Amino acid sequence: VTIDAEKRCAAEAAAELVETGMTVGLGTGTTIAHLLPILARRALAIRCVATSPMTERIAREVGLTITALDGIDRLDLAIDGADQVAPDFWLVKGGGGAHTREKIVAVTSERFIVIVDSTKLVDALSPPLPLELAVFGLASTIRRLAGPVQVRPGSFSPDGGALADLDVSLVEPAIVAAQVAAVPGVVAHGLFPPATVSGVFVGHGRSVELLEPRHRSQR
Ligand code: A5P
Repeated sequence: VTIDAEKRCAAEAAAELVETGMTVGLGTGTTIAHLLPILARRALAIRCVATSPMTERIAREVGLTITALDGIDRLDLAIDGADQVAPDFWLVKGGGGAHTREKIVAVTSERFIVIVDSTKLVDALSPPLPLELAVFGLASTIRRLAGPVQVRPGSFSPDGGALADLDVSLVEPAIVAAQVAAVPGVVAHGLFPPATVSGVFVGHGRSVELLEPRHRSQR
């Protein structure tokens, strides 16, 4: 069984949660690329918000209705991938550079469901931490961050921010998240707290496991 099959199994499980009439946030990445045609095949009357131009393009191609986040009051459900999922449900996201929009969509949604293959489950989060940084004063912002920063050459978010990776220990994610977010010029970092997460579907071989944080956030 390939990693791709695990991604597809997790995507299928998440697609089952979608019901007619819902507004649905769509994440970004290779796992979400599996979700989009599966969701489209269900032919439900839903409106979707995309977190990246890539997701928007694929979603439209498969026939999903995309709307602007500003045009709707609420999202019922958001579904997204992750780069790392820790046992305490802290996530690292942003490998694909879409984490700013992904975080806005996640916290806007009543429920935030993460879909991953089994390689994304980690015992402890490890660096780097993806960042989106304002282009203005970039060198100054980088000097204020708590570790070496690699700017991704020529890589910008759809909102114009520079994408970068911070080499910092993620043993205390809450502390790092607060420190990094407090630096002016940081648009967003890729740490998502457990309170954001409603559930994680993990593909294991041909089966899917649902991991739920104890708080069962109904955001
Ligand atoms: C995009 O910026 C990321 O946050 C993705 O959600 C994450 O990188 C997962 O991507 P894959 O599904 O491609 O692993």
